[in-house]
Amino acid sequence: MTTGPVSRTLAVLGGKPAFARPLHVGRPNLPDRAAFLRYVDEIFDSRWLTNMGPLVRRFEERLCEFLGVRYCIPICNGTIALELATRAVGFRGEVIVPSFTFIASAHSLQWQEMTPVFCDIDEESLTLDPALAEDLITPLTTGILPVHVYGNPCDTAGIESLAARHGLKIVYDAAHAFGNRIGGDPVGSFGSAEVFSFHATKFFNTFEGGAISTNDEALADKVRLMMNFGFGGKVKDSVDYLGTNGKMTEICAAMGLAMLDCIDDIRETNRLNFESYGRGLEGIPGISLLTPPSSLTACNWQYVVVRVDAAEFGLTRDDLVSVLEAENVLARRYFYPGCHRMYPYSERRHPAIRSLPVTERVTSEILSLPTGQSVGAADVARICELMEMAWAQSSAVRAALAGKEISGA
Ligand code: T4K
Repeated sequence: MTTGPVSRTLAVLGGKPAFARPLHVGRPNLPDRAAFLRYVDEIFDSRWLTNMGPLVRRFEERLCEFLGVRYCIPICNGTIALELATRAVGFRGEVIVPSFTFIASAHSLQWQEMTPVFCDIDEESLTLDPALAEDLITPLTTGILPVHVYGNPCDTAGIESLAARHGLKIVYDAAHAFGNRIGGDPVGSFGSAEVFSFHATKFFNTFEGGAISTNDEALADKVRLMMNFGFGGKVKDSVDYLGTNGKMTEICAAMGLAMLDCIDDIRETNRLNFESYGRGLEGIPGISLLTPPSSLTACNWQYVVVRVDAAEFGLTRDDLVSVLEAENVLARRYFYPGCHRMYPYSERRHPAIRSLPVTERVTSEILSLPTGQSVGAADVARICELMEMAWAQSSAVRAALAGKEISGA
């Protein structure tokens, strides 16, 4: 993957890029090809492609077993799963959500004409701060949608106590946290429901996909109704509810089953990459690697995220993005600039707009680095070396970048 011995000149200063081909954040992890194809053979043999087919049903059973929850309903993607879960628990009016998340968390509410009310985050965990959320509660508030961002555990105890005091429901956006455990309990078992994304770029993928996990039977029944156009199934052709189409296909379930067969290997690959980053980045002034807290008793290690202290590093986070992009390392600024600065929430008249100082600071400092199966220890070492060179040559880099803008993240 690399172009050979370390180039002593950074590409941004005129040297040759360190990597011949782009190194992405979010390159999919893949299962064993033969294992996947055996599941595909079953689809061809059964001629059953979608609508709660045998593989989706088996996938659901395996998900429940893996997570230790009563229900984990496969859905066509994480965004629709968020829409279904928040609607099924009865959210309406205003819902408190962090701005420091992927836009789908907020859009899943706004799409249903609920108002996402953005709450600032805790500086350490980068997740919704329940103490600040309390001030945002109004008579219109019906729920909280906290996000285990980068798989970091939310303050579940604080959020649950807040919700109980105000009679609010909680749905967690657990898109990043599949396979994680908080204080011994699986992510998937908190709140009224938790929502996973199984998008291609996630730790665990089904091409596109997602799931709603819950221990509440009535809620699970409601989700099943809503995800299948409202067909209840008890009386032929009768529609019992306003529904949509949230079904997962058999091919996606095939991917999910094959991925579950190798999930421990993927976790281990990520863990080793994380350790390599830890060693390689140690001691670079102004670069701190976000480390999972001790309350996370199992971790998917999918997110390698650094914070860049521009004063100490000598370059801003965006300068570092430019340095790395020139080397073919496509680091990403997830989740810049924060939902509150994106359409439609950034519109002056939008009721969600408010001051979020921690979110503002964090979104200007964070950077996600490539990991997963397609990244090896040598790649990680090279990326760390490039970051160290950027620090050591920061004045020359600043001069070279003056006036240039980054291509976007
Ligand atoms: N909640 C949270 C907290 C989320 O992070 C997400 C999704 C959701 C909810 C919604 O779940 P889904 O409805 O998506 O299931 C990506 C993903 O599309 C999105 O799923 C994810 N979060 C978000 C954080 O990242 P983009 O627009 O940044 O993706 P894109 O196309 O730039 O791809 C990222 C990188 O991955 C690229 O550099 C190339 C690489 N890649 C991507 C794909 C799809 C590949 O190498 N192969 C591929 O097949 O949103």
